[in-house]
Amino acid sequence: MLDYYGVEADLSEEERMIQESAREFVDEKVRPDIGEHWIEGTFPKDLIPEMGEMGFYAPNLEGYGSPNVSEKAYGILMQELEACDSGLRSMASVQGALVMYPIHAYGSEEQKEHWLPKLGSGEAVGCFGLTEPEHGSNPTAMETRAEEADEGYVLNGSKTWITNSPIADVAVVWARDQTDPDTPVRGFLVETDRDGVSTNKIDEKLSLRASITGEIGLNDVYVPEENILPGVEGMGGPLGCLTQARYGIAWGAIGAARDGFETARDYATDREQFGGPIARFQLQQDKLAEMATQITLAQLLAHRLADLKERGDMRPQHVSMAKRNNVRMARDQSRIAREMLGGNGITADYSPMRHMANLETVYTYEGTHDIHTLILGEDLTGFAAYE
Ligand code: TGC
Ligand code: FAD
Repeated sequence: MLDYYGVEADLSEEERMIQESAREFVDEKVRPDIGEHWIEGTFPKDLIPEMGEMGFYAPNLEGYGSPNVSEKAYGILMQELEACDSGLRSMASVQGALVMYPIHAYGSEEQKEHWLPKLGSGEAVGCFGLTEPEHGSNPTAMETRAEEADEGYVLNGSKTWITNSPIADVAVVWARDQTDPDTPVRGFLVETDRDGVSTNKIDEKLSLRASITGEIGLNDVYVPEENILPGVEGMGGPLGCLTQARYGIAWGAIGAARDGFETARDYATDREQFGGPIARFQLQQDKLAEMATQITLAQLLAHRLADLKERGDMRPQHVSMAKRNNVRMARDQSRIAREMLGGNGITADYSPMRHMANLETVYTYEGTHDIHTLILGEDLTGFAAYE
């Protein structure tokens, strides 16, 4: 696998083991059928508990059955999952960074004890409801209401584009009391079998097809007081979760690009035209050289980001730079890989076009490329240019 600058030589034994076991799992259990799942628009649901057994959900958290691996090990895991398919990495990202993380960081002791072991093992599936039909890039303007009633809250509103909502047991829903604009956004754990919850599936996606996406409808849904996440108020709550998930994406996207590169290099070595392998042509070598360079740059960024996270110096803006760069890189390079496969490149028999289509979603979710540009612009100039 491409590691041109030998960054993996510095991995610890634990990090190397996690990389090897994730690669093995993906090669044996997922890769053989992923093209078919992608075409059918299904996720291999039987793997959800197996992924839990493998420790794929938030292994970087401490306690509650989690092994507390290094941030680099977590990143490497995301990379190996996305080298197979962005939908597989999304499953782990949402469950770990967007559902287990907020419970771990902001939840009560009871919530942690109840949910973390179940989510970590894959016995339960979670989803994260922030985006609304009218508020995507600007979730601060959310309309979902949470009004106090009978020692609890009544929730009304709708969330959309929610990964795994149709198969989730619990949703982390962000809402506020809309009667008072000064009331902060709060996080609620909403069991999806509560009266008034609906989770329609969104069909006909042309990207991230091996991942289930849906809505969350909330129609007078009562949740008791103990379902509120007590440890956070305001947009720092959901945005703090996004920092964790964006970190995983910055790593994951490299996996998709690397897989495209390896596929294109193998293909170019085997495929013969004009009496020999196409890899001997300078035009093809230029493509491979550029891909390898861009992937290597992204790897360096991700490894440094992990070091910053490990020692507590990582700022959300560092994550924005890595998510923005690495996803754009993967989106661009998977297209070049596709091109090198000629006609075969447009089929699901090979991974590059599947990655290329998936990466349109990855470029859009967890903050679009444009939004990360503006986050960096604000950090660099002091002027916020969102409005
Ligand atoms: P702003 O006024 O800047 O900040 C509000 C409060 O939040 C804090 N904060 C952060 N904390 C942690 N991490 C971050 N990344 C943070 N960004 C901001 C900030 O310090 C402040 O705290 P406090 O205590 O002072 O109140 O916030 P804003 O409302 O102006 O934000 C602007 C903007 C555009 C950057 C933000 O809204 C944004 O990032 N928008 C993009 C929306 C987005 O990324 N949505 C993703 C939805 S989830 C998803 O896509 C899952 S895909 C899952 C999968 O399948 O993998
Ligand atoms: P919009 O915000 O309407 O943006 C449209 C275009 O306008 C974009 O190009 C954007 O960059 C641009 N734009 C917006 N504001 C500005 C600005 N200020 N300056 C310049 N350009 C701007 N959300 C969840 O909460 N949970 C999930 O699990 C989840 N999973 C997802 C899974 C999939 C498959 C997809 C596609 C999305 C998912 N999302 C999820 C939603 C995702 O986070 C949003 O799609 C994303 O934040 C963008 O919001 P939007 O689609 O409403 O686009």
